[in-house]
Amino acid sequence: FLAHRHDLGVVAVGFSGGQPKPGVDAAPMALIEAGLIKQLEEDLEFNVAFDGQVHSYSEILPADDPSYRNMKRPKFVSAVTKEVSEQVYSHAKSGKLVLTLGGDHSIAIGTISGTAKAIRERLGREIAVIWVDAHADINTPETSESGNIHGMPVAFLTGLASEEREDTFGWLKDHHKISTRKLVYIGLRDIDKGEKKILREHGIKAFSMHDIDRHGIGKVMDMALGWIGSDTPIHLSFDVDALDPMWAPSTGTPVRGGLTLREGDFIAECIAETGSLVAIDLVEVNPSLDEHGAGDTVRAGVSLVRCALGDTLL
Ligand code: B3U
Ligand code: MN
Ligand code: MN
Repeated sequence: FLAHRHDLGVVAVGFSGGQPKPGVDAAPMALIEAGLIKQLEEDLEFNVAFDGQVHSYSEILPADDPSYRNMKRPKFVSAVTKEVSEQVYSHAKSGKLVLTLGGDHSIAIGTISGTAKAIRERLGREIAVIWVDAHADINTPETSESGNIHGMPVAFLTGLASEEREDTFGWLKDHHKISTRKLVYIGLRDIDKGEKKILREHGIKAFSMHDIDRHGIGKVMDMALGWIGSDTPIHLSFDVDALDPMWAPSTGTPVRGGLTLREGDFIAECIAETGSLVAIDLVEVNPSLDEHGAGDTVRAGVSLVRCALGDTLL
């Protein structure tokens, strides 16, 4: 179903409003300056459609944006993700693979809703989502202890959380949403109490670091892709904090005991091998959180994207 396998739409989202630390908005420029887009064109031979801008969405910054149902900056995050959803949708609708460079993980409300809608319209299919992260990001506004919306995107995308107000994610309609049955987590190791309950009650497929230690990453990928089933369009949402801070220290909420660089690349390579990838997000790189420079984290991000887009396949 990837009719235009070598057409790639790129969306650069310089947004940090889903969490409190500034700097994650600078990641798209850091990744581009490290040569990511150039490499995708020259080494991987993609036809890249990119408007050449890192969007900051400052023109839609609401004048007044008080917390609502415990969510911080609800209107701004809602407006930005709605815009991102339309940007991703228009690339995916025309058959392009879509790469979104974040930004914090709240932007996945936009990317995944855009992909889900486009693939429904273009192929009549539901997408599967592979969420690679130290965190489950499935808090509802009520279960969240932080109020940070980057900890909630999966709840809104699956309909576990919803809100009628149009300016606070009410724009998310059924055609934007995904099924909890077609969601798979990899790399989890820092899950809130309320999130554990949600994962259990909905039987959501999750491979924690414990599962990776027990089975090895090869077997875990077989199981993860087996759960999704072959020939299902896949959206990969990769939070760089899934990697161990040894490899990716420049991120807002590092958690020790994570994936090695090779395990991260291997996950991306296995997804590339399926030939079913329709969209990828790379999020939570924060170049300003750098004890020794953000170079390692940026290079890890570039490598993950290259692998997901088929770099190391023979
Ligand atoms: N689960 C916590 C922490 C967190 C989620 N995502 C990140 N951190 N990066 C929360 O705030 O919901
Ligand atoms: Mn995340
Ligand atoms: Mn995370």
